[in-house]
Formats: sequence, structure tokens, C-alpha cells
Amino acid sequence: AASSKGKALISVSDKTGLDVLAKGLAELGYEIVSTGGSATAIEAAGVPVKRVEELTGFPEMLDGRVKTLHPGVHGGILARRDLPAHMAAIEQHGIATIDLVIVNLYPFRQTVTAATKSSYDVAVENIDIGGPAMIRAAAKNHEHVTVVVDPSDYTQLLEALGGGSAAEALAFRKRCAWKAFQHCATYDSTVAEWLWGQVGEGPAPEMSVPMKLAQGLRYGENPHQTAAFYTDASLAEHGMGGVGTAVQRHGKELSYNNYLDADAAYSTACDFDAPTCVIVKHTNPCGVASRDDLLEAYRLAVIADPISAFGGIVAFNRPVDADLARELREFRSPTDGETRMFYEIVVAPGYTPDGLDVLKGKSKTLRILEAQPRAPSGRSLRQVSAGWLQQGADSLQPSGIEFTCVSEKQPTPQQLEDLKFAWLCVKHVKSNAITVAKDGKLLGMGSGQPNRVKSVQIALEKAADEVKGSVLASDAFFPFSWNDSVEIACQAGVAAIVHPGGSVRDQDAIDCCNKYGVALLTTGVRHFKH
Ligand code: 93A
Repeated sequence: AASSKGKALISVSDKTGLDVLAKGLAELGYEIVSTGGSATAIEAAGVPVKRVEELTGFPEMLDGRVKTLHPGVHGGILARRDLPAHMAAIEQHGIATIDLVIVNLYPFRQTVTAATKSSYDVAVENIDIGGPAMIRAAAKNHEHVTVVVDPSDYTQLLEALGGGSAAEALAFRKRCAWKAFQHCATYDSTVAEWLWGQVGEGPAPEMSVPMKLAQGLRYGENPHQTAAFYTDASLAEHGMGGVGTAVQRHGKELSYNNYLDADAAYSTACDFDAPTCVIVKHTNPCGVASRDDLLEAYRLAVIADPISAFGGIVAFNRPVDADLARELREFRSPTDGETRMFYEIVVAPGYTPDGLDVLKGKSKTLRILEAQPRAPSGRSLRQVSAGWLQQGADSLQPSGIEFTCVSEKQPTPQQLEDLKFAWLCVKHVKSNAITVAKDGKLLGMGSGQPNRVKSVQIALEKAADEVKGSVLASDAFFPFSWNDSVEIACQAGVAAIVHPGGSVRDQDAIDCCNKYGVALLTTGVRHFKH
């Protein structure tokens, strides 16, 4: 049309917001050209649309494998408007310029990660070829063409097309081009990773992490370090719960350390089946308790180590109601019976409306997070200089582990329960990790000591007068210093001990426990956490 502001080419698999976009573009005076399904959806929205076949004079062929791969499309996108020779060339071939390219790709990742795994053939058909070609062409010619790959950018697009200076428009097109190449790079990496999985030769020689900037952070672990938070799109978009995809209901912006600690706290809480409260300080759980009554679990978790819990992160694996919120707000430190407990973050799978209101009243700054339950699955990545370490998550649960008694003394059923509880706690404590527990609550823990004996001493010291009849768990076996670790625990009054076993000195540990009448169990697995 003579009055046309230009041509918009739309070809989208994700039809979210397509009707609003098409209407908006039509109102602005754009002429819309579109592919099969997209054109049908635009027509259904009552917006005039041309089929891409009319533009190319060529039918869609090879079951849709070739739809837009045609000079009529690519010439129209790639021609430099500032070069007379380019404009003459397209004119000579009857090609019209295309000013807007709105494309999102075949849902390849969804296809290969869906619960019902698609067949190889379906996956291959979902490798988009024409879409990325258009996106890349438009992004290359961003000097003249705008490319949009994400439905959440449609509003911004319509705004940008509606007005603004030429400089603003160019800046917008550049940003769009950046996003477009990002999008294609992520897409290709996904295809490559899937194909590598089909090759089946172990870990991929090259790996991509589709990282999405979620938030710039004020600073890193310390104020002189810059920082940002990225989500792993491959996991976030596929329902991996936890802190990375949590919704913040209240409070100050999360800091770098907040993310780390909240993740540690919530991952630990979600590892327990029973209603559980976990309090974390510097990524280590210092209070853990399981109770049918979540409020009681919270009190016990604080009491385990009130000094450490102060200023900590509190996580629950069940929703927080008003009673619990009140307790979180009012509970006074058991150390002086006066000071109200202060926390950086509360994280839970949900809040009752009353519970949220009460909790918001605790302080303006308290960060309240609502996070989907997190299953310990997926990959974990950590950086080392010039490299990344990748591993699967430690998803072992006590229910999947055999607790074998190797001492003369057998644990009582309650002690066995406590041993499993202590074992689940020790898994989340930094090595060398020792936990002391009783009746479904943590009494003390030693973490991060390079010397296991020290961790034992610290854990026992924290458990103090409650050690008698408690149980102790060690994340790895007692080495040559068994004599210190096991004997110290026995002398302190611990009733049962669990460790992986497997040391050449295992028999010494057994003899020591037999001497004191303490039950000793082995699991055959360890839970290092560095
Ligand atoms: O099969 S393709 O690789 N060949 C093409 O020529 C082509 N052109 C657009 N895939 C192609 N597309 C893709 O079709 C787009 O990237 C978009 O995801 C999808 C839109 O198809 P429809 O409009 O029929 O729903």
C-alpha cells in the first residue's frame, strides 16, 4: 500500500501476544506478511495479512522445511537502503524491502526436554533453519531493520515504532540485534548439546550455559567487587524451582551473599520430607528441625544456635501462616530473652495472605521470598581459574542408602531416625562436616574445618549439655585420627555414630564404639561438600 510505513514479516512458533502486536502494527500503518500458522492467527485476530508465498511467488515446500528461504525474503531484509546499487538490484528483481522481522523459533529445547521425550525424528524436524536465517539477516542489517525474537518485547517495539528520535530508534535496533544473536547462539548450543547426547561419548568437549541476566547486583561478596545474577535459562524455563526463580514478596533487593545463603537454606529445607525449618549462616545450616508443627520446628531451629541464627536466612519447606509469621516477627533470642531475632531473608514455598502481611510488618528490609520447591537435580557448575567444573547434583537421600550397623550395640529405632536426620543435615554442611542431632533437631555442627577432629569438637561443644543420648554423623570416614574423633564423641556421651566407612582403620572405630557401648553405622557413601 502506498500509505504503508513499511513491511513487517512475522513468523512465530510462540503465538503469545501476536494479536495485540499485529493490531498495533496495522494501526501504525505497517503491512504484515506472514507464514502459514502465524498468518492464520493474525487473520483470526481480524488484521489484514499477506501470505509469504505472495511475496516469494514460491510455495512452501518439503513439509515446511523451505518456507522463507528465498531471495524475495532475504533480499528484502538484507538490502542496504543507503546503497543505490542495492536498491536498484532488488528493484530489478521485483523485491520489496522488509523493515521489521518478528520471529521466534521452533521450540527445540521444549521438544527435547519435555517429560515425554520426543523421538529423534521429531527433534530433528524442530531444528529451525529458516527462522534463524531471517533473524540473523535482520540483525546484521540492524542499521535499517528491526528484529524482535521475544514476545515480551512487543510492547517496547510498538512504543519505539510509535515515536522517538532517529538516534533512539537506532539504539533500539542495535539492542534488538544483540538480543537476536544471543537468541540464535543459545538455540544453536541447545541443538549441539542435544546432538552430543545422541553421539553418546560422555561429557561434551564444549558446553554452553544459556545464561540470562536476571539482575545487576549492588556488589559481590564484598563492596569492592562488581556482581550480577544470571538465571540458567535451560533450568529456569523448565520448572527447576528454588531461589534462582523465586518471587520476592517484600524487602530490600537481594545481595550476592543473599543468593548464596538463601539457596543453601532452601535447598536444605527442600531435601526434607517432613515439615522442616532450616537456618543458614554463610551457606552452612546452623539450625535444622523437623516437626509436624512448623512453628515448633522454627523455635527448635533457632534454639540450636541462637547466636549464629541471628542475622541468618530462614527457610521452610511448607507455607508460612500467620501464627508462624508472628513467631518469626516476635521470637526473642534465647541468649538474653530480650532481643527480637533478626533475619536477612525468609524463604518458603508460599505464604497465607495473613502470614505475608504479618511478616511484612517485621521490618521494611526483610527479604521475603516465595520459591517453587527445589528438587536436587540438574547440573552444578563452579568456576576455577580458566575453567568450569560440572557435576550432577547430590540427590542421594537417606531412604536410598543402606545404614549398616557394624558395632555390637544396635541403635534404637529412634536413634536410627536421628541418624538419618543427622545424615541429611551433614550432606548440606561444608566439609569436614560433623552434625550432632536428637529427636529430629540439630544440636550442633562443625563445618569447613580442615581437620575432622576439630569439626567433632566444635559440633559437640555447640550441642553442650544435650549431647547425652544424641547421635553424630560424619560426611566422610574417620581417618587415622579415629582415635580422637570417635573416642571424643563416645566420651561426650553420643549414643550412636554414622559415617561412610571404608577407612583402613574402620576396625579401630568399631572397637572404640564397642568399648563405650555406642552404636556405629556405616552408609558406604559420603557427602563431601567443598
Ligand atoms: O522449517 S524452517 O527451518 N524453514 C523455513 O524456511 C522457515 N521459515 C520460518 N522454519 C521456518 N520458519 C519458522 O516457522 C519460524 O522460525 C517460526 O518458528 C515458524 C513459524 O511457522 P508458522 O507461522 O507456520 O507457525
